[in-house]
Amino acid sequence: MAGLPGVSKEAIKEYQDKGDRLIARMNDVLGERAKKEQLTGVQPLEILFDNHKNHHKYLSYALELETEEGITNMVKWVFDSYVSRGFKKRYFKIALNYWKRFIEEELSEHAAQEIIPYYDLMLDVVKEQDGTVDPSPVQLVYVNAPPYEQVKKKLYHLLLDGEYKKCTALTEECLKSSCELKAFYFEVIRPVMVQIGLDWENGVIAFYQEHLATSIIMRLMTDIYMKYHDQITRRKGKIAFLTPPEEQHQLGLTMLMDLLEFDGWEVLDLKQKAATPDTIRQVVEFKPHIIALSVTMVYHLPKAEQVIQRFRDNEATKDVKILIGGYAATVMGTSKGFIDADLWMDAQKDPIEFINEWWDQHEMG
Ligand code: B12
Repeated sequence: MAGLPGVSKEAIKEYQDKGDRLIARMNDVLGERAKKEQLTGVQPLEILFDNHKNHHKYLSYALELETEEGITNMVKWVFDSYVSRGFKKRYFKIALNYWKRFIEEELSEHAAQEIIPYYDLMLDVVKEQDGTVDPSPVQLVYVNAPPYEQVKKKLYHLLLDGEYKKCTALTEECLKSSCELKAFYFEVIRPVMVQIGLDWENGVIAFYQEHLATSIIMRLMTDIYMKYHDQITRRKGKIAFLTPPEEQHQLGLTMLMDLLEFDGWEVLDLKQKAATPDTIRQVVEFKPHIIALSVTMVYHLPKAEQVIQRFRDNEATKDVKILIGGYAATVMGTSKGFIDADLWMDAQKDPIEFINEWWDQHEMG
């Protein structure tokens, strides 16, 4: 932790153990106030209760592993995302102050003293956000960024309109003319999906549109894979890919697995399969050079840690390199060095190049 002192394991355990009590008190008080002061805008109270649960789940993890930057990013995201859905800005200040008060009342003095500075940090972030203007509607920052502006813009609108056939035609046209498959995935699909995520976060598009876009992209990628898969030649190493069991984000990982296969890697797809004895056996039989984990949600990192531990504890896999990547591990820039991985995906790098560089070094001994 850069500026703030670390929090002891005992204090975190107390915070976790008292979670139900803290959440119940938050729901009681904030539930009443929200009704009187319309703190949730048009949103039902369940969203507020969910937020209290998620807040506690995230902090239980973040107090141990997150950087201040990670916590700051997360608070900004929660603030923007809830305010754009109608939550009153002042809810966050009120809620954090109540968290502080209940922590002081429910936890030992020692534990509370260690944890409260993190709540002060979050309050500072919220106060700063309070002065900002409301999230603006559609800012196509990523979509407009070069290169491939026109294609990205077209794809963005076709996806939101659910135009699967037109998306296919656009993809074919693009791949035939100017664009390589990797560039199409990383420089067209990825920024468009990130934009769709931002627009959803800012309340500009509906949840169903994000779902629709994802399902079209997954189908597009399956079509592309089926079209080219007989050209695959295996000349590099083997990678087993896993996600924590509850991780639903699979699009980036699928993109990566397909591109690696086209690039000569042999890939074992074990996404969303927990590291059960069956999964471990499959990995052992596969004899991978790398076991890779993809984690998007920060609060799935502890599960990722458990998965890693299972492989570290197994005689047959204990020396296999563990690689971690995905939004939580890279974009949020958090937890590096805390989780016991050998390789961390660098956010600035192309993941295929990153993995190939490792392979080249491995081959050179
Ligand atoms: C599509 C999507 C979904 C879909 C996923 C469907 C699917 N089958 O994949 C659904 C609807 C299920 C979903 C659900 C949720 N989502 Co969502 N989702 C997205 C969205 C819009 C796109 C994700 C994506 O495909 N990105 C494009 C790919 C190409 O990028 P990528 O995943 O980062 O992968 C690249 C690299 O990271 C790397 N990589 C990935 N894995 C690995 C692994 C290794 C080893 C390596 C080396 C590299 C690597 O390679 C890829 C190519 O470069 C993002 C927005 C965003 N910024 O990404 C939000 C986003 C990730 N989701 C978000 C949220 C909040 C949620 C939900 C909590 C929403 C909710 N309230 O229900 C749930 C959580 C579900 C869960 N338990 O996992 C937030 C996360 C915010 C945060 N601060 O953590 C985001 C950022 C949206 C936002 N801006 O608010 N989501």
